[in-house]
Amino acid sequence: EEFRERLRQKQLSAPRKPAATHPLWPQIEKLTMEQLGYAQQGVEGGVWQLFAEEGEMKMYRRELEEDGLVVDPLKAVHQVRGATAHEMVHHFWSPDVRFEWDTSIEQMTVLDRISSDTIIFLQLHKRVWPTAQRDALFWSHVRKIPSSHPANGEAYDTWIVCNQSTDHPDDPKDEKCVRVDLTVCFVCQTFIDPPIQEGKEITRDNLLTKITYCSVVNPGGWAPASVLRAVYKREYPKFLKRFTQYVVEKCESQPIAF
Ligand code: 6CM
Repeated sequence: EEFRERLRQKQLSAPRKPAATHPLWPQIEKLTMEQLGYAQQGVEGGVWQLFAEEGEMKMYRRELEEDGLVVDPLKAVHQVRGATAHEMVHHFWSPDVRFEWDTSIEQMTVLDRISSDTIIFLQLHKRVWPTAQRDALFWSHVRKIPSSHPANGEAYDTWIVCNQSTDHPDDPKDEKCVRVDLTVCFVCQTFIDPPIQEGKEITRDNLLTKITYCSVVNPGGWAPASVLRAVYKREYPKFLKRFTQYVVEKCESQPIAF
């Protein structure tokens, strides 16, 4: 309780520094651009193995182990109508709505607000039997990538959220928990499809958003490979389906936010 109160006071009094002056900034900048390039690479070439498919949603993984731990990189692509890329990433990034869609978490704390587009989160995840409970401490950065030629079939806009494990002096370090190491990116692009006829106004029926989600999670300590792979196979499709439906339904009755 005391810890939470101290944190709350700190958050209220902390000046919002521009992110570019923060010591983490060079790393955030580099990883965000790297992840954008990685997300935009295709899944052809035989290294990616399709493990789940439903409608437009396709999920691929690469089986990979490090020091006996499953770290399978995951790449998912999806397309949804009725919401913009900005609306999608906003809901993915914002701490205010996280519990409305991420069913893998038990607790979430904002440890630090580095700037208006970068937050440091501490999350306690639900325990997966028979392994120790996991937590994650990571920075989360959201950014818009401007389009150069939206008229030539290029996306109207591109947005990215990038999450990566980090350290923080306010880390309360729960010894009962095993810390995971994660790198996650969520990339969305809005397309105006079908195109609007001259003089007509754009509606939600004209919005098509293409989504790519990539993650690499190192479980940080003992966890049986078969259990982990079974949980991922069930939970990742559930997450992406639920999340995108949630955003579309939530935005339905609201003005379009580009
Ligand atoms: O990317 C997702 N969520 C973001 C916001 O929470 C963030 C979180 C990444 C956590 C990565 C997984 C940690 C592994 C913890 C154990 C798995 C628990 C599942 C138990 C369910 C009963 O990037 C969506 C993450 C979706 C995970 C399936």
